[in-house]
Amino acid sequence: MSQQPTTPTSELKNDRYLRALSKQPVDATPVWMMRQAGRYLPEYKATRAQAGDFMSLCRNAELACEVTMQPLRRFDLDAAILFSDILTIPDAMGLGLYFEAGEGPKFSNPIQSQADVDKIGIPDPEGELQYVMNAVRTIRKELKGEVPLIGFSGSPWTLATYMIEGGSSKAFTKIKKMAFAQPAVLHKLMEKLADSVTSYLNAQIAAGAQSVMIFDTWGGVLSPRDYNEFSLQYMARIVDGLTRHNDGRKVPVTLFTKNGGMWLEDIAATGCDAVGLDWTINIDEARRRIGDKVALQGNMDPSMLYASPQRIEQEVADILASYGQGSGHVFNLGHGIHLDVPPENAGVFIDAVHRLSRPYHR
Ligand code: 1CP
Repeated sequence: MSQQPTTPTSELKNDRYLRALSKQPVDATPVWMMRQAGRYLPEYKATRAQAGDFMSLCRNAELACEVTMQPLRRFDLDAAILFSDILTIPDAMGLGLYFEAGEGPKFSNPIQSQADVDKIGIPDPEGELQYVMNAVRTIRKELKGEVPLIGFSGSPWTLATYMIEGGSSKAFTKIKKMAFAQPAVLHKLMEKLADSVTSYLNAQIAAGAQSVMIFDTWGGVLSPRDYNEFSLQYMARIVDGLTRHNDGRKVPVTLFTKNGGMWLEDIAATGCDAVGLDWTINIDEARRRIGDKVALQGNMDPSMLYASPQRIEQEVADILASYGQGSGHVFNLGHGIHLDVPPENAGVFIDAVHRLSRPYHR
């Protein structure tokens, strides 16, 4: 065989993260951080400068692998996450993604009409998006079975907000106008996005992702009825279509709706393995409401990383006590790490999770 086989998942040196997602016993609570690669790390800024711009960094498998590994060299993290972005799918659909200096993402061809929706195709994960799969394959090789690799995508609703608003938004008036004035057009777009996300995540799993996460960053701006109609039902459809076993092991799926605390039971009922929590709900309440149905991921306020080491440790202790005894908890921030957080504080956070969680696993 000329192709080097990747290390089988079963040979992972540290599988705490995968075990916790399946509620199997662990020695300590696993931890990783949303956006753990990024601008709070000086070495990330250097590699990004070398790549030229953000999308060139994502398209270069060696450099995307390098920035994925950077936080793992500094901190005792229990998982790696693919370095990429949720907006790769709309870009591959021809919307023309670009980043303006100091601003968020923008699209040169946003979706404005039924004709725009009709034009869109389902991207081929090993075609237009092959650079993402190449990054997954390169990272898996480089990880050498140390920790599992998380693949990810945006939810159809969250992707659609960027595609219709043309970039970041505060009030989401354009997409809500479409949702309420032309619901059939938006549903058509959602169907195409759900199919695209399913094949994109399955391709990431085939390329070596050992777990996948769906980021529904903007589902929380909807009313309960509209959340179900425009976001949750499409995430449920994706969960149904995902490869759930690969390489001799379960591939856990985590759904994260920011501001979704009201809907935990509904999210857990999709058939996912874990629900991601932001910091606006207490994890003991979430555990009580969901029972033992799924694992929980979260949920420290990312701004807590501005605090003193003592305060950070106290917060970690409080969240661990709130979750209580036993497995089923992946510690994380309730959203992405802020770009001006001192990296040492992230180290304090991660070490505190491991040190303070051991008594809960005896
Ligand atoms: O270097 C830079 O200037 C670019 C900043 C940046 C980074 C580091 C962007 C642009 N994306 C990323 C990487 C990224 N994005 C990861 C990497 C993996 C890791 O965690 O290490 C992930 C998982 C994402 C996912 C993502 N992108 C989400 C979902 C999670 C979330 O934060 O809510 C969203 C909404 C995006 C869109 C996006 N891409 C980039 C920015 C600045 C944004 C947010 C814009 C907005 O607030 O609307």
